[in-house]
Amino acid sequence: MSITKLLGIKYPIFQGGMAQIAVSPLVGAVSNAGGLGIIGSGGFSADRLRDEIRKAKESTNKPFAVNLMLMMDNIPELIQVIVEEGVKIVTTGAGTPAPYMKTLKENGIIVIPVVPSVKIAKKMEALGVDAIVAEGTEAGGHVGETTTMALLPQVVSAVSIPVIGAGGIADGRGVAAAFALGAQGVQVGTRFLATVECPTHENFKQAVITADDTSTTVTGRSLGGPVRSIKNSMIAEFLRLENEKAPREELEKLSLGSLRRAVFEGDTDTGSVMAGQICGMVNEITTVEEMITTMFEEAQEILEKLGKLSVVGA
Ligand code: FMN
Repeated sequence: MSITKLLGIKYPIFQGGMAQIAVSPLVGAVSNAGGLGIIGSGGFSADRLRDEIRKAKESTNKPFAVNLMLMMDNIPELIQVIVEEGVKIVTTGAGTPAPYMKTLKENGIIVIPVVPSVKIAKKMEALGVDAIVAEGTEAGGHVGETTTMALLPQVVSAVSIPVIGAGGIADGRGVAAAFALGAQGVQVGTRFLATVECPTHENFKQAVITADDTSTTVTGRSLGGPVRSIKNSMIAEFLRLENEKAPREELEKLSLGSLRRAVFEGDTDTGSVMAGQICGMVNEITTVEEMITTMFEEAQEILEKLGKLSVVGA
């Protein structure tokens, strides 16, 4: 079954479940526009998640999902809320959903983990998940080491469930490329940061819009949790400390609350402005609907043009 049929959506696009950011009104706007809105539950209490699910239900009658960051210590409580509120799609990151698969599947929930490698993709398929998001290192936020271009076709060849490509996709060309590599859909994060409905501080949006292709870097490799964000003074200091092999506590102190600072207070200098390498191509703020419809019109046109193209010399 195609991913659009499985999930009941028009356009095969997931709005990445970005912690602190992927909430109302972004989630409802994406689902109303025909994509899959995903609530980012990273850092949420069970009550906050229930509140966000109810807000999403008020803003759309289309399907939406919840993203679980599995390193959080309240996952069983969050899953209970998901079940009670009747959410039918869950994406997962930062760990294995194995301990929760029985509960999720017994409650008819579609499970879609985000994976950075073929090895993990195969493990997830064996667990009985419904589809996989293969996310390349170009992406914003927590990342693996393999690029989307290399990862996506390898994951597609390794599993027989639908694969969604993520990392570095921000226009119709990216969507068409993901389909060429065998994906059935795309997950997008960075491009959604520059939408009217994205509830981040204006400074965060401006930082994304003014960034270029070399503006991001990865921190946290020494801690075992690499994160991609736009370079600023906090990131420079973090990298300096990592180079000096500073103690973990010192690094954690520097990054504590940094995403909140950027997202809510608009502190793009000492806050963590997570964004992907494609931010250099994100140059204007549009509505979610305009973004999604333009992206897929463009993708369709490109695929039709490519259909007539001969790649072998005359
Ligand atoms: N992915 C998750 O699974 N959980 C998260 O909490 C999460 N937080 C993110 C926060 C930001 C600001 C960004 C930019 C991405 C985040 N991601 C998270 C990754 C996105 O869901 C998505 O896979 C990624 O952004 C796709 O790549 P792109 O940024 O190149 O579009």
